[in-house]
Amino acid sequence: MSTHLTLVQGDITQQSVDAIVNAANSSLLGGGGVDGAIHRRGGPEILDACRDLRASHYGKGLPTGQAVATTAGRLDARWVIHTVGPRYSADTDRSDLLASCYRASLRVADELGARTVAFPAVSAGIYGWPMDDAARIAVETVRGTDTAVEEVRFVLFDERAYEAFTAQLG
Ligand code: AR6
Repeated sequence: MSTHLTLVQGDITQQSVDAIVNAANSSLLGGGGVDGAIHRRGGPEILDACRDLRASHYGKGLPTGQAVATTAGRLDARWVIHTVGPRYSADTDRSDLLASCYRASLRVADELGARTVAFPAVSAGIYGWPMDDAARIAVETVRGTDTAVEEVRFVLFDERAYEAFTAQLG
């Protein structure tokens, strides 16, 4: 069955979906941007679960390009899937790592049985990835991934990001 790709301009923490993807960092202990917003609105249960994951599996941190799930706390979702995007580099092509974030998150979603998954524009904020390229990689990768997820909803914070994703969905 094919996955339906949808776009929303808004705040990902307000979405009602099975899983919300977080653009985290490898510490899994929170940060700014969408990560900060998810922990703020989702409450301390998410951080507790992240600490447990660090203790049990990721003492050295979650590697870039990988994904792992926790409770979604008070968010209107069952799970948060934390993925670590690469920092943008003008010298080194890290596109494969960014694509890996989407593939790994969808793999985790499939393992959980999630049918609706919301993604932010991973790496396109604090990590500096140019929005048009981030949107291209996101859309191409999701389209090219075999998954049972029925809806992938890209939730773009501002108009610029929304337009970049709209252009890719064409
Ligand atoms: N809903 C949807 N999108 C959002 C929201 C929100 N509530 N808030 C921000 N964005 P960023 P990164 C957009 O910086 O580039 C954190 O400190 C934002 O406008 O959140 O992957 C982590 O802990 C941008 O388009 O993530 C890491 O250290 C997109 O989400 C680092 O930032 C991603 O921006 C990760 O940086």
